[in-house]
Amino acid sequence: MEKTIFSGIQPSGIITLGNYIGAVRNWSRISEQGKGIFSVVDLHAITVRQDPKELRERILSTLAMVIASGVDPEKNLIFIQSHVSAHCELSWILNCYTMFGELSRMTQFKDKAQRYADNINAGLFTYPVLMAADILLYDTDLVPVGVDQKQHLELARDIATRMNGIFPKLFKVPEGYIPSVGAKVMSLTQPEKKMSKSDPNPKSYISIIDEPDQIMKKCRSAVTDSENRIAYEEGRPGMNNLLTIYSAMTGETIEAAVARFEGQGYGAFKTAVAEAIIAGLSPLQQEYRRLMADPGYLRSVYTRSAEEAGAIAAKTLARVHEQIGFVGR
Ligand code: AQP
Repeated sequence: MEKTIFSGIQPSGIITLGNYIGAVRNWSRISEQGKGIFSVVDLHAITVRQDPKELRERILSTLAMVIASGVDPEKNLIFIQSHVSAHCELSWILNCYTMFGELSRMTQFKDKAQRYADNINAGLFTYPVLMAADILLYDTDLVPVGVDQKQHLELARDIATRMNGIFPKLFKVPEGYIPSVGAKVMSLTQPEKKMSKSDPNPKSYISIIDEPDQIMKKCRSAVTDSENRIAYEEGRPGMNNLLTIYSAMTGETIEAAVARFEGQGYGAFKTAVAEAIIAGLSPLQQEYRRLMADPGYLRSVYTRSAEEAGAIAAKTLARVHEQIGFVGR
């Protein structure tokens, strides 16, 4: 049986190297195993205030970046979340089967509530329920995500299992797919924190469309330590992060990379990390520019994908309505 793979990305900034290594580039890899359904999750993005003009542009550029990262739109669906209203409809139903205490334990909520203390809205709190709806609507088998989304994915599984206990076989319980290297790429300026596309300091992240000289500058100024020794060791988050990025971009193991740079200084190492990123992103950047010059094509991808995704989602929603006791239309 063909597997269904679902994942999403928020248009809350430009896709970073963290999003790319931890999630998006794996979308095309694992979609070889079945049908990929990928979404630019704009409904999630508005849990934080967005500028409308910028948001609209970013939704389209994020879609182009996903395609440029290797997800084939002929074989997979790549749609805009707000174009399939079943996401909100199922989300409401799941809200009624999710406990306040469960949502209060979500670390992303706690982090974001601290960061956006003047806007702790209900959407920020129920964000994981919408994410559960995204996944469960498609009877998803596999969800490729970075490690920061593991807790949300566990919650989606818990909600599905709980509802299956009341309404037999209502949902397929999904599995996560988390890469072995690069599941949590760290900030370049504060390596104890994860790299995030909405970080107000652009030096903290590399966006996948950064120019080569920007990538070089950001890598060369990345925070490391004063040991001046290249090794992957406990307590050296900056060094470990650069080795992880190097390994993820070249395919070389961390051990082999450590051996390659033995005896070299941080300057040479950081330059090599930057060169590996520049080389790895160059084809993607060319494809991205080509796609952005063709808005008609992007439109055809998201329109067709939303139609197909909407048809699958409508069937799941009808099954849920039927089992929980709603009257059919
Ligand atoms: N630093 C990271 N390393 C590895 N994977 C990461 N992901 C995010 N950051 C890293 C993975 O990227 C996918 C898309 O993420 P998202 O857009 O749904 O939201 P997020 O996890 O909150 O990512 P950001 O970049 O930190 O966005 P903002 O700044 O808006 O909150 C997910 O699979 C995620 O695991």
